Amino acid sequence: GEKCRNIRTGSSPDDIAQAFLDNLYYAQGRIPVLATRNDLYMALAYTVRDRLAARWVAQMQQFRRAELKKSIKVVCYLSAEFLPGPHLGNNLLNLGIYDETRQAMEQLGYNLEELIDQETEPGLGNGGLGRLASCFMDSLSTIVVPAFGYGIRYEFGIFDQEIRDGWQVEITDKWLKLGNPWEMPLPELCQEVKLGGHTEHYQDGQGRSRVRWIPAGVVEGIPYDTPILGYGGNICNTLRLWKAEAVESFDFQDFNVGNYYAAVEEKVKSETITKVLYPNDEPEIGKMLRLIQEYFFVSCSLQDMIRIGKMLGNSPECFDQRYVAQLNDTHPSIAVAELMRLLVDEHDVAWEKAWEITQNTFGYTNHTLLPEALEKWPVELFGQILPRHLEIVYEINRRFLDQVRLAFPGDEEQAARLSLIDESGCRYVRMAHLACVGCHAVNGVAKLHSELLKSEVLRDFHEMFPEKFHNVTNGVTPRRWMALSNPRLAALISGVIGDGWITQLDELRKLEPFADDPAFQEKWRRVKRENKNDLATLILNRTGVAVDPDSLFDIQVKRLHEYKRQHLNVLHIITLYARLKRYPASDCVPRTFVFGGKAAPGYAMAKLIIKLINSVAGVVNTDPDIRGRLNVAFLPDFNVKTGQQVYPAADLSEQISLAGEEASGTGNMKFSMNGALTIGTLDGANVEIREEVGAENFFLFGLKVDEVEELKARGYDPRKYYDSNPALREAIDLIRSGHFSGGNAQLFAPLVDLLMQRDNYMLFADYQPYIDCQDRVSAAFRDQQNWTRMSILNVARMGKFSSDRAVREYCDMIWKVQPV
Ligand code: 26M
Repeated sequence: GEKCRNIRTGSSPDDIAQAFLDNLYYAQGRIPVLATRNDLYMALAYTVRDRLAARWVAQMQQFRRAELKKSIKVVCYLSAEFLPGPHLGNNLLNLGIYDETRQAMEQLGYNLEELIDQETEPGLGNGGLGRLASCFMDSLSTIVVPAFGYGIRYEFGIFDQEIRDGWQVEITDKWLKLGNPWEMPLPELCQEVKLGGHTEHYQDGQGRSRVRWIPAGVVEGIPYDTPILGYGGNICNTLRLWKAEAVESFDFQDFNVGNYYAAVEEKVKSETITKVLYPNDEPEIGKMLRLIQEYFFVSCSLQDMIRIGKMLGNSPECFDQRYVAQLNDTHPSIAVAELMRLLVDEHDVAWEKAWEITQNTFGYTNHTLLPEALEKWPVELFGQILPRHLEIVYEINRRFLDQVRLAFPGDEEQAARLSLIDESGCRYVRMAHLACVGCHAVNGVAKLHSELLKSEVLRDFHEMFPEKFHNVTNGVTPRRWMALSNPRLAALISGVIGDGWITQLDELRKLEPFADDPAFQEKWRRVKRENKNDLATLILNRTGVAVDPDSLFDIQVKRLHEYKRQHLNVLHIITLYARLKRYPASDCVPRTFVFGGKAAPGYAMAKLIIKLINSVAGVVNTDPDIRGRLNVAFLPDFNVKTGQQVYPAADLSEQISLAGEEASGTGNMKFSMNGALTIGTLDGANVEIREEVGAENFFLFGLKVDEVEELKARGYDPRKYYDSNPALREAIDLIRSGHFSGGNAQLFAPLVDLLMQRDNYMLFADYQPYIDCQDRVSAAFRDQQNWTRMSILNVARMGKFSSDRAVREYCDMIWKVQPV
């Protein structure tokens, strides 16, 4: 009775210790003396999972009751990527049993942090977009909005990065190898997904014309559920990821019944669909498997939503009253055509009604302005895999273009620009256009980005449907990115203003009066110093580079991309190096430069930039003239877990993309809410961060968006800057001469040539303003009191950038749902 219940749900250290030993014995088949570190981790994970179960089940019950009363709308977040990060620590935090669990482990002679560190994170995303999806899931649960996250259970997530001889090497990510205690397979809830083949048009019994899709094959989707508990345990939502498997009884004509080997081959082919995450943060046109992945998870998810509705007695006609679905970029945008197909072909709903339901259901979030990153599929390939959807896209387009021609009579160019089909050369289906037409709302992810969407990338759609356009500036969850990852700072803050900030981040404002308090400043500095100490240890262990925790920690961690300009940061390092070589006795502020980030495996220039960083590190770190005053480290395999160790230790956050390129950025927020000051351009959410923290607490430099456009129009000539700026020339010449590559003058030639000739990201134009701004940073760092004051004010004013605020805005403006 009582004892039994405590084993599964009790939260005292004794209950937890007992439950842990039970799970070690019954789930892992081990006793302490025989247990590996992973056995111990698994036993603890099961212990925590048990404590989630009650809340998870209660959640489903509550859904059912509310659904039956037709009193709620459920949010479905459709995303090809989720990056949840390690679950154990976060669940302990959200359950409120972190300290009790630490004590329980101590009683048994184990170290909780070591067990938490044992977890391999699910790397089911590339970067910002996937991580945003997971921050939103955390916030949805915390602010009590019933929601599903729908996505793909990739068997191999984003590759693990190793650095060999300064180059990136990709290793397959076997994240499931040691088991995943957080997921629950639900094979009974499988869905069938059709692929390929052709369509047949026929008349039904009532003489209505109907369409039947005769696929070439069918695969099955099996859902794997992971609980997502809100902070304080309010509610527990579900992350439902689909794995592809072969259909058990497969009896299509072209299937060779009884041929065992063919059946096995079919199984292998089916499972390929969810085998691996595409490691690019830009689409490649024409990758058939990618289109199949997108369609696969969308079809499974929409069918699942209809199934749940049906189970609760809802007809497909009230789909839009029960659900709202957000498309995380265009990756799931085939959902517009798929919902139409399900309603019209499979549930006999009239086209007009189905279209109304579809538009009401979907919202579309755009995450990029880079025109080359807008997804489009060759019409032929699209039709091969999704013959019925191509017909539906054509029909949507026909009706839409009629509307366009009414609005802009005689303007055929406008019609061609808006068309869902790009006919300017090879024919393509434009997925962003499908999303804009099929959704009731379109939004960008920061104010500047949303403005640029309206005036540039989606200008014609904005002209046509101005009321559809919104901005929802991104945010990040303060649970993972402050409370969990920076416990020292969290304790210091809660000690003076209480812990309400964890769910009401605006309360951080209460720190402002302490910004000038010398005693508080001293504690603030001590926290930062200890965090830097921890990171210094990590850097030493991972890279062998010994760094000085008293130096200024200047950090840039994010995917490698030319537009993010990691190489501009490198030019600054080389400039400081050259100064110290010329005047070895000069008095400089010692700095530690930390980089981290993965390059897409096929992106040669990004990989060369990694090599450059490591080459510069090799020279600078060992030069006796530098005497440790400059240190450079490239932390391999940057991911959520590493991020949690990096952001708390930063003094300076590098957000130096060319203005107009970074949609929002979210790392910028994580740094700032952990007390780093930002050096940045007026790009993405930097604009709003600066607005919030105050211009005097932000190091701004560089061209503005309009200046970039003007300079492009005038003709950007890198040579002019090179010829007239001796410091820039010296930095470039050092690279070109082979100074950092053992005399090999060829190694970095492609990079130098690019910068000198046709650099789209205008490094040289921003070089001197960046160097000058960095000199202001160093000067400011010498005044530790004022630096600390600025750091405190940064944290105090970051309330806006909680993902709770972002999700509330989606609820009000786009989803029209109210937190329960
Ligand atoms: C698409 C098709 C095929 C293969 C891959 C893709 C693809 C995958 C991820 C394309 C883009 C992807 O991600 C883009 C991304 O992460 N964008 C970032 O989104 C963040 C959250 O809104 C923003 O903060 C960043 O500024 C933005 O770059």
